[in-house]
Amino acid sequence: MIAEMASEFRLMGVVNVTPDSFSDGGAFLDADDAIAHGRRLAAEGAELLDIGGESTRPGAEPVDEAEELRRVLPVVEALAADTGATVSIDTSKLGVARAALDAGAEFVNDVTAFRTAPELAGLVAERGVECCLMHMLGEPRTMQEAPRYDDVVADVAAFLEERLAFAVSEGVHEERILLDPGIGFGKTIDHNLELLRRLGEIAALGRPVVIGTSRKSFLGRITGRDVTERVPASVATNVVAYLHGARVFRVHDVAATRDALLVTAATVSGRWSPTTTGS
Ligand code: HH2
Repeated sequence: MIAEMASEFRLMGVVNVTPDSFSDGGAFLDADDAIAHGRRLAAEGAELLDIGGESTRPGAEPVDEAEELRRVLPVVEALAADTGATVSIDTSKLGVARAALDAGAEFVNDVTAFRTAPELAGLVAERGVECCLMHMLGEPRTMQEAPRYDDVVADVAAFLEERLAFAVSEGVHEERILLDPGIGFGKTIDHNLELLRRLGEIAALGRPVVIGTSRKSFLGRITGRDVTERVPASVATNVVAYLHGARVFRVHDVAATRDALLVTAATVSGRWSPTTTGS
């Protein structure tokens, strides 16, 4: 199904302040490097900057709260102050989310959808910020060990519907909630492709869909490309996701994704406006 829709989309640039993220681990562990990277992504068109201090890749070491705070707080503070982008904190920890919101973040991206810390829902409600609730089967350490579903899309949709109801029951305004099928989180390659193909069934839940395929290993398996060479493959999945109703795109490569989605959106809607280059 090609979705009928308005052409708006938002790009969420990834800023990983970690030593071990799968695609950019260590590259932005230093706060100044992470801040410079975030500013670059905002300049390239990221309306959201997703700052994370703990990798969720399969087998990643857990990070304690003090260390996660040490990594992310200066970056949140700097990017919230001067980029004009909305800063998202990518965490499942209540204390990290609270400190990040105090430092200027206005979005909570919890890959456990408030299951690790159910109190996060109350915090999001109290602060009136946006949140993203993501599906994951199992936990990062073990999630890729033979994941199984009756029907991956129906199972993910049912999970997200239940988590949406939970968040609303805790006082979060429905308009502030985004949903994400969690590409690569307890999914085989076939599961990921089926979720992309049938993303309209997730969009039918009525909330904006966030999609995070950027540089992920299933793209490497299909193309034979190393992690830094997966930009075209990532862009292809984002175009497909857009056509099936996704509206927020969590990506490492903002400029390339922006161009592809601008042209896709213009083609679908028949509406476009010129972008001036400034020189
Ligand atoms: N993927 C990653 C992390 N956070 N959040 C949402 N909402 N959706 C995703 O698909 C998603 C996410 C994994 O990517 P990355 O941050 O690049 O890697 P790592 O977890 O190793 O830091």
